[in-house]
Amino acid sequence: MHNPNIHTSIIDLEHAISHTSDDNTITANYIDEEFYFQSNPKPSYLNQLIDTTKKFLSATENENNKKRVVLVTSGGTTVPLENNTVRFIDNFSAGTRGASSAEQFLFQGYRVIFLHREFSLTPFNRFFTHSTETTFLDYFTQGGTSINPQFQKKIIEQKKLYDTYKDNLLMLPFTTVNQYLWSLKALATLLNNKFCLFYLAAAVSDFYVPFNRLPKHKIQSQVENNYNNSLNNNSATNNDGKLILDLDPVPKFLRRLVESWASQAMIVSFKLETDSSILIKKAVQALKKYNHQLVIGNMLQTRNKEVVFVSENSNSNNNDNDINVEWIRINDSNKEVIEALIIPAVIEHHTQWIALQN
Ligand code: PAZ
Repeated sequence: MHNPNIHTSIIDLEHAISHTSDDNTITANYIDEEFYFQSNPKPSYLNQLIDTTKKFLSATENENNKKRVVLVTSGGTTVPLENNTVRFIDNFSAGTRGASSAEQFLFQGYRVIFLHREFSLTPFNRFFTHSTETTFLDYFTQGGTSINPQFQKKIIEQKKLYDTYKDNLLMLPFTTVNQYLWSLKALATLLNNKFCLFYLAAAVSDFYVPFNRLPKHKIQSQVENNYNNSLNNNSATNNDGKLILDLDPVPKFLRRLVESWASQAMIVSFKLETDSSILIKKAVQALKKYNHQLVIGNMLQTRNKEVVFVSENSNSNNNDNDINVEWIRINDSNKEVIEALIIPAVIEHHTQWIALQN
């Protein structure tokens, strides 16, 4: 196993107490991708994450260096509302898509870097860790001396798979959107070649509170409102006791990823919508705007049953007729997870794309 002992869901003490910048005049328009990294501090463990990844890549590289690697991002990012974080904004993602996809990539011979929300679902373990019916100790018999026969078959099956593939799996955690972005940027530069695939299934927040506007301490409720104001906080309760949040848009990192950080790699992004009438339009827009290889669209309500692949025809002249739209669906009689259909199709795109690179 290559996994680093990195803990992302605790406060990073290096940054927790004080701010390094007091510039409150920055507007959303002014914030571009590079400025983001100048004004939001890098996680203290980032070098450890980079070193571990380098070791993983070199340990599993074969002689001709042609083994494929996929970076799977998975789960939701948090947006802290305070520097010493008590409250944060979160999203729904459990990490099912990412964890299940990572398994399928492993089955197909890829090395997998699994950049995931700490404590979300992970490959092979996911069947046991987040059950609503079974708690951890239920997996053992009375007295705890052996595995409960009820679960034995499934545990043995998944344990065998885990042991077979774990050396090709690197698990790297994140919790906040800032940790995610710094990690993505750092990993991208290590994975900038055509045998690398980016499979961006994480649900990344579109909004955040910039570091220089984060309240240092826990936001106080109405009673202590003067305290909030005296600290010149970005977000504070008003006289009606309402909490007013002022969030900036997260810069669009996909452009940077495609254009510079990993311009030699293949990029697959996901587009999530809740209104089916705009899903394909938005996926096509994303494909054209960021100029990458594949967008996988999915609806919140049906994401485990169907997805749509949106890609450009290789002989494209950049008009709408040159866009391929292909649905992948599982039906009720199909016992497989949808990722067992998605990943071979993604790999086919990767193979074709590699062949087109010089
Ligand atoms: O983690 P999960 O299986 O519950 O959900 C997966 C998903 C819907 C987050 C993923 O398939 C996806 O669409 N990710 C990108 C979301 C976005 O548009 O930011």
